[in-house]
Amino acid sequence: MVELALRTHCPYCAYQCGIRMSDAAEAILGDPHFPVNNGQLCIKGWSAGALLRHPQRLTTPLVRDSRKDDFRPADWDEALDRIADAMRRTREQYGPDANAMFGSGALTNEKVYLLGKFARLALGTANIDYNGRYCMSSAAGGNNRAFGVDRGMPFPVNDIGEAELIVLIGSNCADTLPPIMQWFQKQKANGGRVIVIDPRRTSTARSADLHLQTTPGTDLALANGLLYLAIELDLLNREYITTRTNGFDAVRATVLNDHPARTERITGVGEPLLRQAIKWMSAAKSCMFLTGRGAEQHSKGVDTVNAWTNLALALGLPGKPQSGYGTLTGQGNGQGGREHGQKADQLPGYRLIENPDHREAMAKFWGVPAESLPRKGKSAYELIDALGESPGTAVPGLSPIRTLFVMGSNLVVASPDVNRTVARLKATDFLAVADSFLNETSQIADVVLPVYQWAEENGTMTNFEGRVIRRRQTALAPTGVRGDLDILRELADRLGCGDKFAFNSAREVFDEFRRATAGGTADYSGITYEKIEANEGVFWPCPAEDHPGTPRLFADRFFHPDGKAKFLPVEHRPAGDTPDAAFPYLFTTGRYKEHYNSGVQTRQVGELTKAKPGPLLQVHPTLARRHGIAGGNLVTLESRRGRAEFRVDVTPDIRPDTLFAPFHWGGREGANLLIGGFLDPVSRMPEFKLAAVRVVSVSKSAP
Ligand SMILES: Nc1nc2c(c(=O)[nH]1)N[C@H]1C(S)=C(S)[C@@H](COP(=O)(O)OP(=O)(O)OC[C@H]3O[C@@H](n4cnc5c(=O)[nH]c(N)nc54)[C@H](O)[C@@H]3O)O[C@H]1N2
Ligand SMILES: Nc1nc2c(c(=O)[nH]1)N[C@H]1C(S)=C(S)[C@@H](COP(=O)(O)OP(=O)(O)OC[C@H]3O[C@@H](n4cnc5c(=O)[nH]c(N)nc54)[C@H](O)[C@@H]3O)O[C@H]1N2
Ligand code: SF4
Ligand SMILES: [Mo]
Repeated sequence: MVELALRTHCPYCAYQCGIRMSDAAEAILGDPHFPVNNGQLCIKGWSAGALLRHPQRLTTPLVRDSRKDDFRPADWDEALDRIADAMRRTREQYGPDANAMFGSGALTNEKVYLLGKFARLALGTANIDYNGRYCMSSAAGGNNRAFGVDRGMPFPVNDIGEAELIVLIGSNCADTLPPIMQWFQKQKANGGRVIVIDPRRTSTARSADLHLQTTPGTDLALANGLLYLAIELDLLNREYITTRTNGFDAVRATVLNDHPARTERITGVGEPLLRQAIKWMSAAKSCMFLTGRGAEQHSKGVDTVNAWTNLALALGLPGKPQSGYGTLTGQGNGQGGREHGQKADQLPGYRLIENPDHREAMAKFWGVPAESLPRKGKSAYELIDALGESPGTAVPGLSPIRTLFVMGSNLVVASPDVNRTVARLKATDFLAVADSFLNETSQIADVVLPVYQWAEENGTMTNFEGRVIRRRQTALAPTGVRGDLDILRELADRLGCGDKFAFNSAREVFDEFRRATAGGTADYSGITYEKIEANEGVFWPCPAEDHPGTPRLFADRFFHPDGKAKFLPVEHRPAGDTPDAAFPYLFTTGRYKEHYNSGVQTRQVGELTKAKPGPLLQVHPTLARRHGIAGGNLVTLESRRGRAEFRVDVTPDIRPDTLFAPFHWGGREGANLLIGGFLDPVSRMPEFKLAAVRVVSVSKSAP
């Protein structure tokens, strides 16, 4: 008999609200005892029960004999045999790196750990990456460079309520982490202020004390311009700079160019507002900078993060109570998902696969020779680009990737340059997808495996604060469905590596996984189910069972070997895709409160599709007048890569040079048809927040 719990966490975002399920999972309520959401939920959370009993839910494996055929139901053995055979054939013909795995920030820590172990041990491939590359990689890169560690928020969320000033840079958290607003309300009640930096007047910007409506792609220039003023006005914390940091002089030399006139020209923010912002920042007793994807999803995302960490360090904020730099993580397990080895350059515990000591430690733990571990593989978009024959891009002499297994991502909607992504996926010899629903990616697959959903499984997740919590089984899965962990065990068995994957429960994987992290930066070795239960989660690092966990980092030292934080000289540079006479406008992307990511889950929920049936392109009245566009018209946009079609919302809430659409839909409304594959040189993050576009046609037809 499976014992069902009543409390678990929401399936969607990194806020990981505590929820309570009524009997038979008929209704979902906010859990008043989980101190992060305190009983609050957003519309996605309380409607999530609809996913569990959904008629579109996959309950049997699907296979097809050729890509011209339709799917047919198959039993599990046939489906798993097909995948294992394809992986074996690929390895024999093209070598181990021709197999690839693609994971997700939606997966539990146990799945992430096992997926990485599967790629390195069962397949021996270097090529494993995941959708968090599209999400947190620039923040991670910047955090690691500045602080020597990457925990998105170095403080618990309730610190927001006590901070005097909060600066939100490219985050629309009122829509993307709605229950976080309770802490902003508390902060306001305490007399605090908020600055929002966003090209759109979002619901978050509306609630702020100051909104800087910047040109997209200019957050780096803005931070440098503010640092210039901090130097000019003598607002630096010199003692902190001397005792707790390295490298300020080089940064000072770089920002000497960033005088207010230049900053205004690049960012669109005038000198009086710049002066007001820096004065608020330096006068506040406590001040937090929090970035979101708006600042990070650029081909200069990492440098942008470091422009803000530079400013934070110059003002002496990191480590000071209720102060510092943080990033608001996105996916349900976007934090744990970036720590334990599904990233191309990484091993469990935030170890690095190119570091000889780290390789040695994990090889010993797994009982394999260190030389047998693959090296660093390709990042998400580069991995897609290497699928099948890829004329003009494949490195001569290197085999392309022939077989791909996707667990927890809808690549076709989520990746840049959709036309290219689809062509590459179709060029594989074999594509397998594990998911609970069919989506735009699995439609192209050879085998689709139906998996348990959130409420039907156990595991651990690490929320946006770095708090490790338990996903508890609160519902029974339909018959015919199996878990992601089972799938990896079955495949490893078929590939002759079963002895390293002989797990019978998520808890058994957890027990190996936490031991595997011992000694790593993200050390979970002291975290147990019992401690999580007793404390509503445990913050990493937690290196021993009698260690209480670490809610706040940096009070005494940073994680670089000398304990100091690093300033990094960074300069504004143009985006990969820049406007010109032919493509005059900036197109940027983001989210609706009612839909989640590529929409596979939320487009199944009636309440959500009723509230937001499709994407709307935000167009400023001035731009609309120029092109004769009226609200409700259908507009075709074109970038240097493709065309997309949107219904229009004419609104003064966006800059006149910028257009915005959410990316939750596929087909002709796919925002990523327009986005290019320009990558950040450090994080390999695509430039999701920018494309140069033109208006091709306007159809007057009413919706
Ligand atoms: N409702 C909902 N919530 C979600 C998700 C969801 O899909 N739906 N997804 C989750 C995930 S995975 C993530 S990563 C987070 C994302 O959370 P956010 O980062 O808050 O979300 P976005 O809407 O992608 O981007 C935020 C804002 O960036 C602005 N922006 C665009 N370009 C720029 C720029 O160049 N500079 C600046 N400063 N701002 C810019 C956009 O106008 C947008 O309002 O949300 C999580 N929560
Ligand atoms: N233009 C543009 N593009 C973007 C972004 C943007 O802001 N603009 N944001 C980027 C960001 S931040 C992100 S995070 C990505 C997200 O985009 P995707 O990678 O597509 O992620 P999701 O849409 O969340 O979900 C993917 C699939 O995982 C399945 N799934 C959920 N949980 C599990 C599980 O436990 N196991 C298995 N096997 N499957 C599961 C869901 O059913 C769904 O089909 O999109 C990126 N793409
Ligand atoms: S989607 Fe995020 S904010 Fe909304 S209920 Fe779920 S965890 Fe909470
Ligand atoms: Mo994300």
